[in-house]
Amino acid sequence: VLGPANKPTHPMALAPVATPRHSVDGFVQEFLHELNTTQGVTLSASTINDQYKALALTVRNYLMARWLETTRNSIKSKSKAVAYLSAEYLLGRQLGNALLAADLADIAQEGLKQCGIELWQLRAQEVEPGLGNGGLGRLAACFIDSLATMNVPSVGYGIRYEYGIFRQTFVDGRQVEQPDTWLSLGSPWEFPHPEAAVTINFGGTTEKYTDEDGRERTRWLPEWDVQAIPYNYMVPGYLNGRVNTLRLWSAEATRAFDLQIFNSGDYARAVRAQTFAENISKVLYPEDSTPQGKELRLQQQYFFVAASIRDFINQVLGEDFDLHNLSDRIIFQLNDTHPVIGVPELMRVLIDEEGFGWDEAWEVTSKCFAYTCHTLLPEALEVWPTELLGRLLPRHLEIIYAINDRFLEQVRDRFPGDEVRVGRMSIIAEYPERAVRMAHLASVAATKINGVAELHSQLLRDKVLKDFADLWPEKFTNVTNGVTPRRFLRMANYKLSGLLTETIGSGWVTDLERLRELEPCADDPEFREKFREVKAFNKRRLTNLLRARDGIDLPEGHMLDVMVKRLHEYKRQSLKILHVISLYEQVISGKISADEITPRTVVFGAKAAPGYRLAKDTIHLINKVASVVNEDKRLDGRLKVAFPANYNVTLAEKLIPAADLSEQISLAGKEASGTGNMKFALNGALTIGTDDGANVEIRELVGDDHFFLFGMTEPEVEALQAKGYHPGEYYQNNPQLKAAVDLIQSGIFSGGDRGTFDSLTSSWLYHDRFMVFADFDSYIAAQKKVEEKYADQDAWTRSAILNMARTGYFSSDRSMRDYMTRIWNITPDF
Ligand code: CBF
Repeated sequence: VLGPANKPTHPMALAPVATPRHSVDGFVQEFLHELNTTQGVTLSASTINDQYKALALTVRNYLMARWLETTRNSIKSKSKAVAYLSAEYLLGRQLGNALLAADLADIAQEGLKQCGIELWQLRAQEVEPGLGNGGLGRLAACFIDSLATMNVPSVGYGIRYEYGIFRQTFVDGRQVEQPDTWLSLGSPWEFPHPEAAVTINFGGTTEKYTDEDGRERTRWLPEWDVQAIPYNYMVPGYLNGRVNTLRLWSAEATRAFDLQIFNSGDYARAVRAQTFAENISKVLYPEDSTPQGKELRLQQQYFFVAASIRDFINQVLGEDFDLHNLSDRIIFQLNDTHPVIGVPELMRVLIDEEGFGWDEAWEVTSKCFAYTCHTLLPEALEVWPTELLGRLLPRHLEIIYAINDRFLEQVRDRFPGDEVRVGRMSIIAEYPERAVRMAHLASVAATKINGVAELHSQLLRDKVLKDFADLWPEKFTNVTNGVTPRRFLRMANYKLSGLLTETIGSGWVTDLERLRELEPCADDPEFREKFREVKAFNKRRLTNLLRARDGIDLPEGHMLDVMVKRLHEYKRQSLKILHVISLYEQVISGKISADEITPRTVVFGAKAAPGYRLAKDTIHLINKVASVVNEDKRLDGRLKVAFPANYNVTLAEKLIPAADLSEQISLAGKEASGTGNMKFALNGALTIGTDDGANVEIRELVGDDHFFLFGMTEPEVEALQAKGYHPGEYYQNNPQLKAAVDLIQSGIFSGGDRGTFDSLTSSWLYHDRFMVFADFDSYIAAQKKVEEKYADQDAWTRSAILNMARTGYFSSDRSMRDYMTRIWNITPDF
């Protein structure tokens, strides 16, 4: 039971805690203190896990005063803030980033050395919180880093999944999923606040009633509820004294709910009820870009959004705030459609709880949300059957219908007689079942709608959300994605960082466009040599890691050709493996000799959604090809395939800096943006890519001579589709492609069984939804150009340096600036 809050009277009540001394001695003292008092061990008796935790707590202590100060100021200040609502945050390890932000890396290294401990060993102890699937979740993590670094008043809201993205293992080449138990050793980075729990309701019915003023009102009579417990995480800005907050919600059973059942004497049912409630934040859904309409997923979405809205209103604004002015203080940024249920939730709060009239409530709500769309795939646009939504959130469904009625009136006014358009635009779909189209709801409510790369935003306007763009052209804008230079350059590639800082100073870490100053270095042989040494160092580092982590041996002196991203048909890992198979086939059939092949290791990293059959078959094929190709002496060791399991942020940080070639080969018009493409270019890899997503902007910036473009453009894809696409014709007419596909069907990769990969080969031959066969020739031709360029190492390095120097635009700091000016209308705090 919580008593009334104390009123602190001590003169120190508002003073921040003292920060430990920023020196090796100060650090050692703090570290030993944490080891003794929190872990309860002496240095000599401590395990690596004790040491890791004590180190994490020590670093936290250094950031603490800044965090308290930032929080205090943000409550005091009356400036407008951003609440970033995202169901996913793919954070990566926290320790390295926190050390960097607190400027402690060198001090910690030295201090630990004095204690007989290697910093890298403790860093390796950390289990990364994999609370996201891929690009969208990692983007959210980059954005909160930039918001903190740029002094923007902001808070990230999301879900503290007990199990993050599954741990991938391979059994006989097939993906097997294991639970991700990231919390099993405890997480030193989180601050639970059970006392600040928020109750979230579900189910039940609604009823009409007349209030004391004689007004007709509606109220929700929910059937069950759960507690949302906030867990706070520090989001430190880079060397700027600011630490923002990420607040993730965890579900717990409410006591009232339990008691009722306990009192009925059914203990087992009470325990089951508890588990039921706590399931809400149990596990991250492992689908990337293909959501399944699972009830638990809708529960998750409402759970975190309702808790976040309530939290912001109660905790940040306080009881006396006039909610008519809500949009002066907050903008809720909807990271895709997952948090869109927040729209009817805010309407419900304003109307049912605060007594607003409909128009007043809509006036406020329609200024408080902005929507980022992250996809072009129709199957990725979430819809919720009204039966399900109405059962779980009956009041919200009523509100959605009411929003829709008013919206469709507007459409009819503007386009009289165009009922086909009305049907297309309705928030409610009628076929194949009655369902709420969340992207439409978001588009109706949002002040601004943005895509995540120029081409993507254009395609949203021209195709996916065309009707909405016709109605409200002014709502649409673009913000091209970005990545944080702190994690993906400064931290991941510290050797290159050293070289950059030595050459142009350290300003690039927070002003990435300054990399432009390196352009002249591309023509400096000495710089090129240093750049090559860095790449060689990163390759050795990767080799050591993969040997220890996966038992994989990377050969020396190979071009490192890397394709890492979620496994999805549209991303076309199948095109990459067909290239490998084709090279192999040409050698074993004597069409070319092994020494005509550029020594190359192709590295894949990819997780498939557990229920995505074709994606899992592709993983199986890649692994089987790897085991045959890697062993075949006829290749003279010049072609290797490596597929380390469980690709995650931690592995990305080692792989990307080592890569020579970045594979960004999605079918044009399908990848919204991509962010891996940016990370590779910034780390000096050259891209082979289609005109898709942010590849388009990368190529424009780095120049055609430093990018290997191939494949159809989006209009060409459309034209081919319209004409009728017959993959079988490409197979019949292209001997190289035919030979590669036939080799798979010969059973050579499946111990003689010709049928193992039938599902894959038939899907290519008879459907090939993402036109792998149509782009095959052009891809092979582009790979020839890659080989030619790689043969001239000076030319290659020159291009690599120019890639790095010209892609500073892709800093997530720039993305945040664009959001601030184009969408949020917010200025940073100073
Ligand atoms: O915008 C961030 C990323 O989001 C996705 O990963 C997504 O989940 N929809 C897209 O597939 C990427 O293109 C995009 O970069």
